[in-house]
Amino acid sequence: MTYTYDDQNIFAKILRGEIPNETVHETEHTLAFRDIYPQAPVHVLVIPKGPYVCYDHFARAASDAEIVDYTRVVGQLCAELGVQEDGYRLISNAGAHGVQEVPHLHVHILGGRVLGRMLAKA
Ligand code: DGP
Repeated sequence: MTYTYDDQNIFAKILRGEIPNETVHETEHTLAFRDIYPQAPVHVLVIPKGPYVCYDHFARAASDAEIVDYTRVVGQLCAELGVQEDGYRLISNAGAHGVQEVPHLHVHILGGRVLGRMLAKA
């Protein structure tokens, strides 16, 4: 599948500094910030700075440096956000069935409470 990146999506605007965000971690290739609609006491979004629509697009098209940086930031944040001991959940929605709202790759880090089962029954 060929992905077309929409540079008018909200996270692209955040990366360009056009929309404010509550940054919790930033590196050369990666930005992490609080979700505007938190669904748990800890709810952080981690995005690559490059133009990738979703996880499989990133895994195929990003450089090794971007992938290593992104993966390490997600892992470091689990420690920095204090959710390692009690546990946490990583979610990355993609496309229509994944109900992805913002078409720029993001991993949700959720924690700070028992999160329930992975999926609600439809
Ligand atoms: P998803 O369904 O995985 O695409 O979730 C997108 C998330 O992005 C959702 O939890 C709400 C969050 N979000 C949407 N707009 C903004 C924004 O302008 N700022 C921040 N910080 N989060 C946003």
